[in-house]
Amino acid sequence: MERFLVKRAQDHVGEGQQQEQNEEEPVTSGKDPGGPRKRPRRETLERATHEAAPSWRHIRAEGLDCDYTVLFGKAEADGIFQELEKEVEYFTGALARVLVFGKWHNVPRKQATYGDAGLTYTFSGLTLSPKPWIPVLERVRDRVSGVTGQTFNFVLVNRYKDGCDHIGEHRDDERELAPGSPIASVSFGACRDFFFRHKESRGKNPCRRVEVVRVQLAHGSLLMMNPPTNTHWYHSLPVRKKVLAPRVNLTFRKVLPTKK
Ligand SMILES: O=C(O)CCC(=O)C(=O)O
Repeated sequence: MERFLVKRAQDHVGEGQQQEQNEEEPVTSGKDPGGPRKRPRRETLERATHEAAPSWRHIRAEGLDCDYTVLFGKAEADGIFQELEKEVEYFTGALARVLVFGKWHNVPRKQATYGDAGLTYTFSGLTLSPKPWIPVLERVRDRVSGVTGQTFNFVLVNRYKDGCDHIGEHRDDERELAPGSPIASVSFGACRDFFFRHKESRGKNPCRRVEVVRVQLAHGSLLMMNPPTNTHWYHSLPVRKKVLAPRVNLTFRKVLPTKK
């Protein structure tokens, strides 16, 4: 878990000091129609009598496999956002700082972790336990599980107070993640741009030019990042100075049980 919470400098360009990224970069995003790859679980099918099945946008590129949908309607998403704002307890002090090139910076967003009892993860060289699940996070987690058939035991919460808060390029490829498991990213609040950049297309002199994939993450949306996306692609939420409203993002993950 260490690398998504305490980013290595080369994996997390400009954390604490990122400039606004050029919006004119080429973007690719597949739009082939169809449903989610996982067969819905029984309770999903039962719920389907009350709720319309989400319509998925499949986003594909070389080694990138994502599915996007708006999972929560506006009224429900508004309620969840308000509850997250009231209930989530974010890191403070040393846990809200990051070491980049030997210098400490405030993390340019707020973070918190919640999850199953008994799990541990590494953060700032410390072994920590996530906070126990709270009802609003369980509700979102269970909805995601219902439509994807995937289960999750951990969530990282990132809160961006406005468009100046951001997250630099990184991959969610921590050793603690269960191999082959997807990451489910659910967003509430301000709509933000989200970029994927191929690992061979990074930096000033990339060895290849692969088009950036850009997605807009809307209020109430779910982005499924399926394997092998995080092996080949870095992702980021760039600075957007015109965005004045806050946003809360939840990335649900499946973490391996702690070795005893
Ligand atoms: O806020 C977001 O959409 C991105 C969060 C993220 O990149 C992460 O949790 O690894």
